[in-house]
Amino acid sequence: MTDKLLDNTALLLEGFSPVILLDSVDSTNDYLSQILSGKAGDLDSRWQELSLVATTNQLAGHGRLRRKWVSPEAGALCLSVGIRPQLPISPEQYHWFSLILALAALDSWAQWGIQAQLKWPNDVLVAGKKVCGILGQVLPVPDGDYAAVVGIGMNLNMTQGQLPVETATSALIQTGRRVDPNQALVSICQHFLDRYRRFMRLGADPSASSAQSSSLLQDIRQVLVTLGMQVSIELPDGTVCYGRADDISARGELLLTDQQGRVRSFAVGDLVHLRPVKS
Ligand code: BT5
Repeated sequence: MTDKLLDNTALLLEGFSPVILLDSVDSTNDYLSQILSGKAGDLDSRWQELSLVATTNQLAGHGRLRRKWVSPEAGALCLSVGIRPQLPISPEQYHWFSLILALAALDSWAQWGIQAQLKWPNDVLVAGKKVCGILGQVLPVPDGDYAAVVGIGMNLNMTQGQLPVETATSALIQTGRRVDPNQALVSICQHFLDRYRRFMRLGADPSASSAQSSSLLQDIRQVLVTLGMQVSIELPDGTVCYGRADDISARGELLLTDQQGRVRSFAVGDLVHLRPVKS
């Protein structure tokens, strides 16, 4: 098994163009954002609806609020998908792409025999610890429209000593087995493509379902471990709110019921799971 991404892997990634596999890069999200926003020049015809940049050696990855994302070489896979939807959709609808990527990650972990869960807004947890972090960005693009870049860092083969924080874990630690980053890349991209196409076929409506498939919201509710938890949310201005997480709205907001029974909705924030609510 190799720790590096192989050129041949690009051939298996149908539905993405271009596929850019890099030995190392500062940040796959920044790399794609630079290109899709037109700052690196006009896009040529290779740039289709979905594009992809991936590496196993990301040097300066970041999360929300420019927090550091740590991915030691040979221990992690980092990738970003660029999305230029063919359908005209509103900027709010772009936020669902991060959750589609999160669900695709869960599909991949399930293939490796690991049951992962989602923590709102978009962390992937195994046994209560973080195995993937996801960062979605919406960018204005030169033709007056928007593009999205959604990136994920996956802790594949990180050893205990390589974990940056005690709230992290990896596939290797959970199973004792290494995951080939090439297989991981193909797997998550295929699951993403399936879910993305299904979502777009349903008009990018997270509540819409079809005879063949459940809605995106139904899929999210099934794996969102946050629901039913007593939580605290720290907002970007530092305010902290407490409550019971009851649902996710059709706009992707988390709905919390506070001690007075008031329901409040949150679109962003840092969430801590305090404890399950006793029934
Ligand atoms: C995230 O941010 O969790 C989103 C991370 C997104 C990383 C991907 S990698 C590909 C693409 N390119 C980028 O530059 N970014 C994306 P946030 O919710 O802000 O969480 C950041 C926090 O997670 C840090 O402050 C640490 O506490 C913790 N952390 C850092 N590295 C970690 C890791 N490898 N595993 C688990 N936790 C980590």
